[in-house]
Amino acid sequence: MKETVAVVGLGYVGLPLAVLAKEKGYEVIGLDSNADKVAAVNNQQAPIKDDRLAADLTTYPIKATTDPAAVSQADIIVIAVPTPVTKDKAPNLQPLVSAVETIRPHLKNGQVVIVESTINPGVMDEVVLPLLKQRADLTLDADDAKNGVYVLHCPERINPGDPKWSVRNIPRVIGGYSQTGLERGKAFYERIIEAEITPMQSVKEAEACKILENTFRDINIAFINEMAQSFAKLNIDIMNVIKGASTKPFAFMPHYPGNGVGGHCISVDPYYMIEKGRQVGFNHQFLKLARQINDHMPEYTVELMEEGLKAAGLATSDAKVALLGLAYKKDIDDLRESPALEVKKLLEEKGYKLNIFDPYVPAHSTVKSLDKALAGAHILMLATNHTEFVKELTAEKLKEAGIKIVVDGKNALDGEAISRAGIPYLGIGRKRLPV
Ligand code: SAJ
Repeated sequence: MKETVAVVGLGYVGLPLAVLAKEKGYEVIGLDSNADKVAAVNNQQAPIKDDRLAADLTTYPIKATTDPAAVSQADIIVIAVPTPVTKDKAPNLQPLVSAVETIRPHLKNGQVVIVESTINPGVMDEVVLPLLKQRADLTLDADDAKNGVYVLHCPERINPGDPKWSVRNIPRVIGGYSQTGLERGKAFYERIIEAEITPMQSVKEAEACKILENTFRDINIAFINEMAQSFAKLNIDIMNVIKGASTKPFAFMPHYPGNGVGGHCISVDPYYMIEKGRQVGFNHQFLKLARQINDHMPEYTVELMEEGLKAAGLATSDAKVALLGLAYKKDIDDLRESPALEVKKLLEEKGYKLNIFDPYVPAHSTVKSLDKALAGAHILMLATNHTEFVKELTAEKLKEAGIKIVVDGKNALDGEAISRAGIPYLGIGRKRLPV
């Protein structure tokens, strides 16, 4: 008899998982509070820009609904809702809390409930379990119940836009409260994912894995952002130095400087650990400093541009900026915590006129093409390294368009060629090239 999987939250994480479970032979129900998203999925349309997902949705169509009662038919329920931060960077567990509260009346003993959302150590024990226990007739394996609800945490590992790593081949870690629960959860993932599923010794360890992975990335990016600013003062090109350091075959892992760190993972997850640390009397000074350094990069980038304008003797008042890119990373449409939005805000506050173009974000673009963005602009501000931009923005094209200065927020363009064409090129941590 086919097992049924209910996926709660049909976003970047839940939808690819739901489609994969369908492909691997499960009956699948998608549950989302957003009726438009549910309608799109029921019409086999991907509500997020992801060509592969769009194709899979037509090949493996899933039923979606806004009705939480649907989870009562499921054997396995996966919760994949956002865990963002508030505007003052405090963890916001509300989407997770409301997802658990919404499905709670429809849960049955014997089901497996797996939380995939990224959370700090302690959230399962201190938030999710107490919510489930409010239904007196539910017994939990966390309370050594036999044949109760089996509760697990399997942190998502999605890398939006990555052609190589997807939900079907990324290894996972999983933590549970009982051997039976762990076995059932592990069997589910082993059936749908062609990669190692590693059981952790506790749910807390599984929560801690994801936090460690993503804070590791944030501090390493902050490290290289700091080195970029220091090397720039010494007129040393950090990209050459990273290349040189990468010839060391061990104990060095390259990260790259840029105009900031965006996305719903790396720029957010550290705040969950910082807050948990505070609650237990530990001050995460290193994680906080890394966040400060990364959050300063949009300002650093705009300062770099203004220094360049001064050096080139260009008046700032009537300077028009072609702001290219709004998404937080290349070739996707996601704006969450995007440094490009911070750069845009800073430029607008300083009174610059902007031609804004992101081919993945037409709704927030002010012009409809790259050429229109360059038309009449004096400054090129590359804020997202979309493949299309890197390909099209040759030195010749910039010269033709009359661009007077290039600020490359992702060190993605050919600075040498641009300088040779007589246009000052300013990258993040790049040496000043003679024009
Ligand atoms: N960034 C840098 N320098 C770098 C790498 C990234 O400035 O060397 C910036 C990017 O421009 C972007 C932000 O950091 O604004 C985040 O980039 P990201 O490549 O980490 O992309 P994300 O946010 O999609 O991170 C996902 C995460 N996956 C999960 O959380 C499961 C993250 O853990 C992965 O490490 C990351 O993909 C990845 O490796 O690409």
